[in-house]
Amino acid sequence: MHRISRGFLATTGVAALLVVSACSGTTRDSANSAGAAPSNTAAADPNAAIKSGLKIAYLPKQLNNPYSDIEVGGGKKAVEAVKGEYKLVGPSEASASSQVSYINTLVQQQQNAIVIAANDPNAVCPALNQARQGGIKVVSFDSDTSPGCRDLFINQATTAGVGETLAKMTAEAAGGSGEIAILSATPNATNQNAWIEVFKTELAKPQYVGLKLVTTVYGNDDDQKSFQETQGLLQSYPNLKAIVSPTTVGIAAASRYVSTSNYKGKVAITGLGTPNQMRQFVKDGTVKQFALWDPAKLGELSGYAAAALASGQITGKEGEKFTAGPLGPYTVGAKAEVVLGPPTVFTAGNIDQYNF
Ligand code: RAM
Repeated sequence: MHRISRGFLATTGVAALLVVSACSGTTRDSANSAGAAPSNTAAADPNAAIKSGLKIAYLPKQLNNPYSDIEVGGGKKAVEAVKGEYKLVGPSEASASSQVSYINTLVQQQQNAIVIAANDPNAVCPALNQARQGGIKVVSFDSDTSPGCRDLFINQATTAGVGETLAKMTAEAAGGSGEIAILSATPNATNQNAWIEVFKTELAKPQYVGLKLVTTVYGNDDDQKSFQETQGLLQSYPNLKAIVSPTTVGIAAASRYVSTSNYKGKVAITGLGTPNQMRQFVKDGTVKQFALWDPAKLGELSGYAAAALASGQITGKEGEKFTAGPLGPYTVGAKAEVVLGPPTVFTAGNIDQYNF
């Protein structure tokens, strides 16, 4: 289930660990990577300022997605480490308004914090703001809400870094030129839409002049729909060179379709996927490279952030510091954003070092 420890950051040479451009949100503290002690947290127990018994609820985009399972696994670990009460609720599909009723129930249950990956940046806002008025801290992770309705956003990697990585991998998959298409998650997903925006900006750069984006289709993070959308793309665009899917559900479904079709070897697939779901498609040559972060660490960091907020240790102001247990110290960046770290690119050369 979990990643091989330290492999995530320790394989720079092998894994072509990407240098992510600096942007508004903060990254993990440099003191952390340099191995220095966090400045003002000299106490023996870094969770000392964290209240115990906090009720922290996770609300991912949907429950039946292996990615979400890994994420919330990390969340549970963090909540247990701070002696809190962990709860997991969520819809079975990732539609825009599917999370509202769950938020309302969490408010009634007087949770101390809600950790949410938003299916739509705005649809969840009235319910979340009601939660906040009642004293519940709101942390978005993976897919942000509108900034006005959460206290903190835990971003898996900088948005620019993910978009740039996708463009680079797609260009390589297409062999530098030709028609490409995007298979995304839901049309409203904040995270995919933000990455696609950067991706399109990247395509305007001279090095990508040979690439032509023909369309974007949506598999709604549903395996069957993603599979069918892939089939439709290949039929509608016979000259397609590559499909980029910035969703773990989409890339797995597209790879499955292509791997057993006549398109194998003609149309390349890349995007964001989990190593365990993608291993067979890397081994059979359908996929040369794809990227991701460690979803367990994203869930874990979010849990520590929620506990720090609910304990009054931080408020979401730029520059505030907190310690995320074994992940080390983090600082709140601009727009109340905290960034987990750079994504990793997986290839045949390194995929067997990862197990999540
Ligand atoms: C899917 C979800 C999730 C996204 C990953 C990459 O599992 O859409 O939000 O971060 O893909």
